[in-house]
Amino acid sequence: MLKPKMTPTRELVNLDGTWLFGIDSRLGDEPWRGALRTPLEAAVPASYNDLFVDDEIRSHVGWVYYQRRVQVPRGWSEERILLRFDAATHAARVYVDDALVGEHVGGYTPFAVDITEHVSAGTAFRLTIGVSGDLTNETIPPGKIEVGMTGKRVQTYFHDFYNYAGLARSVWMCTTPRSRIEDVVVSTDFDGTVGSVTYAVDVEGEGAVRVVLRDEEGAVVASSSGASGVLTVPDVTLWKPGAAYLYDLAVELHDADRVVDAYSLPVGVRTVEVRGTQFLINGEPFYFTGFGKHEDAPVRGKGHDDAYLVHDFQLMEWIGANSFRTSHYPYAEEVLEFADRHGVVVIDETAAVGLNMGVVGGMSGTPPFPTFSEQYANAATQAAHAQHLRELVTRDRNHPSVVMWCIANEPASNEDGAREYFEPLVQLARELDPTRPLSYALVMFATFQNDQIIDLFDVVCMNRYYGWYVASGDLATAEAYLTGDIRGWIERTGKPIMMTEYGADTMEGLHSVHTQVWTEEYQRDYLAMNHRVFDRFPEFVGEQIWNFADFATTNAIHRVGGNKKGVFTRDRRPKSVAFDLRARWTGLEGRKPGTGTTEQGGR
Ligand code: GCB
Repeated sequence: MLKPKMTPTRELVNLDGTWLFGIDSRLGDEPWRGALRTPLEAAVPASYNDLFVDDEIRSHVGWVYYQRRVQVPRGWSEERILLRFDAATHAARVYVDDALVGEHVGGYTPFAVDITEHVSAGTAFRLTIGVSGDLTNETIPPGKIEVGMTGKRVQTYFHDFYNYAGLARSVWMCTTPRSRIEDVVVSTDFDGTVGSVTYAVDVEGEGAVRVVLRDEEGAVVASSSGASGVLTVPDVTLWKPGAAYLYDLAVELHDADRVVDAYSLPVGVRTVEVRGTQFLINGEPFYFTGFGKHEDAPVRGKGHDDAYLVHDFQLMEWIGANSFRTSHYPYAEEVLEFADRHGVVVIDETAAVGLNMGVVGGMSGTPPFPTFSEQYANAATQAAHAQHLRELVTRDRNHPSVVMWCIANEPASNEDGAREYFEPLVQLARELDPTRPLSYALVMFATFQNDQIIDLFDVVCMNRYYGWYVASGDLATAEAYLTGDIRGWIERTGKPIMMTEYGADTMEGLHSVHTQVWTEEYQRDYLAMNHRVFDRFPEFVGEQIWNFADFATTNAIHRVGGNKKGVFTRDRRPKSVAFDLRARWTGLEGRKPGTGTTEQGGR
């Protein structure tokens, strides 16, 4: 689905602001059938949980309702009119006045609802959206809802970040012409100095397609007609990590000489390839430095915020990070657009986090019952996962910054049933996008001896906490474990290996002259040990620390005010280790530490 934007043939009204808000238990039956009877207003975009001083709202299980009035511009009588929700976490029902006009499941991908038949140009309507943050074993991510001792429904889930819910991204009302450009898919390549952009335009209705590719100065470099084709770009300027370059692909739908629809998108010409143990961008070995992140901030929860967007990217640049993983769900499209414009490399992850009953077993990793079973990750879960993957890839496949898909975080890939569960998803991902490598982030219980699915994937992405959850406070033992673990994966797979999570909880301001967990010194020593080990393996292609910043978690007793593995605090102040990382990472330009200079990053 194309992101709505203003074009010569399309219009857009932003519906962000404060909306009437209430939780279902306080609103009565069918609350959309009139004005919501509530004193509360919620900010959009924002998760609703932390906005109010009210625990019942914060931990509400069930539906909440947002409502506002919307005026349809009077010039829209001939247009197709849509509502577009950039995200409703995790399920949504959309009502125009009394009518249910659309539904969606999946909390981090956008959806649109055609309301042309329900509204009239020049009039106003009541827009109500029900949003549910509930997680069950048939949602992605999965969770469990039980009726507790008090008779209340209690939500549990198998990931540590707080289950923020609501309208965390923008809401739009927009138009498209009736005959229209429905979708555009591009892929790119180059040979020497000549680039190529392969495009395919999906058209709904009548019209002939024309495309024009312009460079950053606005000069036409290629053009073509027809719904699909290949554009040749002489003297191509490649999109490179640290040196973004974006062409503009203007797509027009014509009826004779009349432009029926127009849409344009940025295109970065670059290639991605896994060859042997190398991860290549534009044919050059690339070394990932950076973080697993979260969309997380005080008050707004997972609400998208351009100020945090800009500041987080500034901090990443300052520290020398060239990449991040969208752990553990697709991020706002604005984040990927920003990464495209600033040459930051992204591993794009689905929200499939917690497909692992082993984590319930604690450090033993023994599942109380099999993960891949009727009881938990069953055919319905897999279908939800497939739908989620489809929506992620179709949303993000045109972003040059996205170099790899991560189809799950820490699934029980060591358990029976993992192969049957993942094989069709891998096949689907490869059909949706044959150009990008695939990965999943490996849980520590999945070892090079017992993992059952790594051969289906291209890159070994390890999440490992030696020196934290294992061998806590004992970095010598941790170093031995880590070394053996990496060596085992190298010997088993012959694939590129990277660390997608390693980290130590650190209380800012806590210091000690002794080796003590939670101190700022321990975080520094812990990371230094990891880096020493990584640098010994030529097959190692990257390091993404857990986590960029401290983030909110559930009320777990082993978390003090959230997960503190951030290199920055939740309000983005650096812990001591940030300066070590800056010394290690700046100037690398995508090369492995200690391996000299490179052209990667130059234009
Ligand atoms: C993990 C998870 C991540 C957690 C992290 C931790 O393995 O992938 O979501 O936050 O460990 O800090 O425990």
